[in-house]
Order: sequence, then structure tokens, then C-alpha cells
Amino acid sequence: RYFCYGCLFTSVTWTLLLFIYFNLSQESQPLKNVPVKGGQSFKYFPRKFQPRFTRSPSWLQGPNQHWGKEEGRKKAAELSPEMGMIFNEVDQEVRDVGYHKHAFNVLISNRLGYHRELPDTRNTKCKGKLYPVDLPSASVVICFFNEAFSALLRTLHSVLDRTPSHLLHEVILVDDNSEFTDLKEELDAYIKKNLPGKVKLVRNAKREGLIRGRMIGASQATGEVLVFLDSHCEVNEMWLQPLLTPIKEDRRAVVCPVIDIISADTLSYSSSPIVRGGFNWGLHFKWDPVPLSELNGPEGATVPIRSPTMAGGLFAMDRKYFNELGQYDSGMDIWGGENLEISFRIWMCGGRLLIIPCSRVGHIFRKRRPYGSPGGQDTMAHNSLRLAHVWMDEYKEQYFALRPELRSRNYGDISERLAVRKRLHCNSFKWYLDHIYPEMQVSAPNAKAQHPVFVNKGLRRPKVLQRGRLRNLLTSTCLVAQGRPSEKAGIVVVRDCDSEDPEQAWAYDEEQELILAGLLCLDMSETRSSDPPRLMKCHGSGGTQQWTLGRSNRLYQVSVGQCLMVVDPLSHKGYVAMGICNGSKAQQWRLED
Ligand code: LR7
Ligand code: MN
Repeated sequence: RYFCYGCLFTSVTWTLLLFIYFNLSQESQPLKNVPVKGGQSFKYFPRKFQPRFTRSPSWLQGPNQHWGKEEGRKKAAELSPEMGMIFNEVDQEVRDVGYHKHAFNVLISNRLGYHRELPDTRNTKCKGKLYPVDLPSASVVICFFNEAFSALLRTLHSVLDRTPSHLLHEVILVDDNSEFTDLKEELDAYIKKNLPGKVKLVRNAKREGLIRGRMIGASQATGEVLVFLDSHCEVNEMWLQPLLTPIKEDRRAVVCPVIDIISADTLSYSSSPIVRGGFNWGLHFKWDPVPLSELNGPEGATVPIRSPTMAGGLFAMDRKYFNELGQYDSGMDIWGGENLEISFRIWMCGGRLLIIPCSRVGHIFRKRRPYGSPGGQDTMAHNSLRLAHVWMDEYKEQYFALRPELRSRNYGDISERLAVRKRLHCNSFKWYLDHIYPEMQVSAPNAKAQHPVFVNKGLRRPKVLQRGRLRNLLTSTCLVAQGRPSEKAGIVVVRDCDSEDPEQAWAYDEEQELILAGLLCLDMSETRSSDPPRLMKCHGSGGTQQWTLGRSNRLYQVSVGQCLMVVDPLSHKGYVAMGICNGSKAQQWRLED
């Protein structure tokens, strides 16, 4: 009988050693880069980019770690500005690749996980409102193409978490033939494992675009009301009941929630002002202030507001009425124009389009659309052309005056849409302008699409909290513009401090902006975080111009997730850059007189 005691001993010892090592190393990993449930953020990276665990620097221990798994869920309403902190090259990649693919901060989105609390942005009077118990049931349709997994899952879970189950008939996800593998494989697995019953996934065999995509979703739905959402939304407290109530009262009411703002750079959720939809003669959607006549109800900003148009992505409508009214124009491709088309159709053909101030849904507002159309066509022009020919009568000339090159462009067959208009005995476009959108100026083309954020902020200047020079503690030099501060962008450098020099005078305000010489804001490129910081016109929407100044004197950039530092201090060239926050002297700054 032969038995290798030596082998047994060696293997037991090794197992023990490995076990001890593994446990100890777990203890020293508070920075473990996985608040991401499911770990999908690492999908994009080869193995060598798997997180390197490092011991947490002392400044990070303690109350700073708001983004930990459990914390993230509770505290997200009050997001820590350091949610996007970059600790290693994996974080950096997740962030940069995320911006490239999705045009928002995917690192923060992943860290938030799939559930978070949101600030309740409703008017307090909404909170006391009562809604009927026997409301119609809803099928929520979410069409998506190449969406970031965590954003899609947060959209989905926000609906599941905040909708009473007797009102939620089902959620239909329509995957518009996404190219990203995590969306295909992980989503399937995730739904099978975690989401029994109510969530259905439909896959388009080819890219259809959001218009036909929604039609496909709607055709699968069996609930009484259709609710459409973009794939990067979060529904807020009591969002659905206020939408269903007007539809129950009048099946021809089409209703939109107020679209709250989720920042693309920080994922912070903030309240949108109450605005309504309009458009310009370039056929771009825009937000308009609500005329006083619409706000006059005794309940102030809680009663439905008539809106000439909808933004497009977020609305609810009786399902049978959606079909009767002609669904969408299936000749429209990919993106654009369908929102004005359905708005005109609703009003001109006997329906009503309302914004419901007590229903709030957040949407991630990106600064660019991260995808194109398969053949690179301008689908917005194609779709707008179709809607102009079907619905705008002689007023299509207003559009052609701005886009003369489209006058002779082919727009395909519109006979089915003209038949819809005839079948429904719709009013003329002139009727629509006279009765629904009298503010529209004929022959004076107006401004481009605008986000409510810009409408809201107007000229209000945030309060300055602190003023002074920005001195680096390692070099004892001060942050200044490389050239003369002027209207145009330029990089910043450090030079000898001079307390008399007005061009070294910084102001730090309540919006966490750093403004030089009362003129320009310290700013970062949103896509290329390796670009040096620079001075730009202040845009007032946080993110790339938002800095925290505080603990350990570090100057932290909220959207880039890194700290400002002096590079190569011995060279005296004065260059600065962003780097992983490490508490070193090169990264310490003081705002002082
Ligand atoms: O080919 C595509 N297939 C898709 O499934 C292209 C897009 N999509 C999906 C996409 O993943 C997303 O979920 O369709 C949805 C909308 O696309 P976005 O998010 O790129 O559109 P947007 O938010 O930039 O644009 C607005 O205008 C569009 C015009 O076609 C749609 O109506 C969007 O739904 C609409 N979004 C909103 O109304 C949200 C509030 C924005 C404002 C103002
Ligand atoms: Mn969108």
C-alpha cells in the first residue's frame, strides 16, 4: 500500500496558506472596485485590466466612502461628489470607454447599482393627492440600443420598485439589435434569474430604430395603457397613478410626466422646472415656459398642463387609442421627428396632450447622441420630411425655407399616413397653430432645441463662497491662465504668486465652480479626461466644471474623478494635470488671500 504523506502535507499547507492570504488580503481591500452588482463593468476589458487591489489611503477611510454597496442604495439621493473617484486604471477605462460608448459617466452609473433612492421632486401639494384605486393597468415599453447595462437595469428596477404591482401589467424590453455582448448575454441571464413573470424581452433581428422598435413593443403588450420610457430613466415616487388617472377619465388624453434631470457627468438627480413642449420651424423640439393661463388652476402647479408637443420618450396612452390613432409612422427610421408627428396627430385628430406635474421621471441628458444610423443617414431629416408632408399643409414651406435642400429629397411612400389623417377626420395644421400653439411665430424661425436646465438658470449667478489665489502647497506657486484670460478657452499653469494680480483671483461658488478673474470657469473635457484642465465659458450645469475643495486640501474634479496636481515640479514649466488622488503635496491647494 502506497500513500504519499508528503504530498498530503504539502497540499494541506498550501491550501491553508492560500486561505489565510486570501482572507487577509480581503481585509485590506476597502477599495475593491466592485460595488457593481454582476460585475458587468469589467466586460469591456481584457483580463489584465481586472482591478488591482490597493490599500486604502488614510484620507479615504471613514465617512468619505459614500459609494459603498449598501451606502449607495441609501444615500444616492444625496450623492457624494466623490462617487466618480478614480482609483486605478480599471476605473479610468470604465469611465473613458463609458463616455465614448454612452456619453455619460458609466463608472458612477455602475457604482450606483440598480436601485437607488431619489429626491422627491414633486410639489408638496402633490403628496396629498388621492388617486382612484381602480386604475387601468400599464404595459411599460422600453426600447433600447447599446444601452449601458447598469442604466438599463436601473430604469427597469425603478419601475419595478416604484409601481404598485396591480397597476403594472408587464414591462416589455425591446432590444433593438444591440451590438454589445453584455446586453445580449447578461441581460437574458439576469432576467431569467432575477425577474420572474412580469419582464418580457423582445429582440429585433435587425436594427429598426426607436420608432418601429416601440411599435413592436406595443404590439406585444396586453395591458390597458402603454407607457413608453427611454432606457436611461428612473421613475420617481408615485409616478404612475397621476398618469393613469387622466387616461381613465378620458381615453383620448395622452400624458407625459415632468422629465427630471439626471446629470450625465455626475448622475445626480435634480428637479426640472415645469415647462411644456413646443417646436421651431427647423422641426426641432424645444421647451417653452408655461403660459400663465395654463397655471391658473386653484391647485397651482399640480394640475395637468396642455402641451403643444411632447419630448418623445416618456409618455402614457391608452393602448387601443394608440392603435386607433395610427401608432407611429413605420416609414420613419432610427431617431427623430416621431415626437412632433405624434404630437400634431394627437391634437389635430381629437386627442389632448398633457404634462402631469405630479408625475416625475428622471432622464439622463447626454451632450451628444452616442450612436448613429446604420448607413449614416440623417434620419431626423428623413423623418421630419415625412411628417411635414403628411401633417403641416402649407406650413411645410416654413421648414423648407430653412432647409431648401430638402425640398426635392425623396421621403418614401406616405399614402398610409395620409389615409390615417383622412380616416380620423383630422383638423388642419392651421387649426393646430391657432388653437394649440398660438405662440408660434409664422415666418420667424426661432431658436434651437434647449434643455430646461438652461431655461431655468437664466442669469442667476450662484453665490461666491470663497475668494483668493489658488496656491499649490508643494511648489508654492499659483494657478493662472497660460495666456491672458479672454473669451476663448486656454489651459492653466502655475506661476509665482502675486497677491496684487487680478488675473490670479479665483472665486469658488455654491455650485462648486472655480471662476478666474470673474470671467471663466475651470473646466475639463468630458470625453478625454487625460486632457489638461482649461478655462472655458461657465455653462452652469455642474459636472465638468464642478470641483470640490476641502479635506486634505485636494482639488477634486467631480466628473473626471481625479485631483488637480502640479506635474514635474522640478522642471519649473508650471504644467498641471489631473491624476489619481493620492494625498501627495503636489495635489494640495489652498484658496487664500
Ligand atoms: O436605433 C435606435 N434604437 C433604439 O432602441 C436608437 C435609439 N433607441 C432607443 C434608445 O436606446 C433610447 O432608449 O430609443 C430611446 C431614445 O433614444 P435616445 O435616448 O438616444 O433619444 P433622446 O433622449 O436623445 O431623444 C428624444 O427624442 C427622440 C426623438 O426620436 C426620442 O423621442 C426620445 O425618446 C427622446 N427622449 C426624451 O424625450 C427624453 C427627454 C429628452 C428631452 C428633452
Ligand atoms: Mn434618451
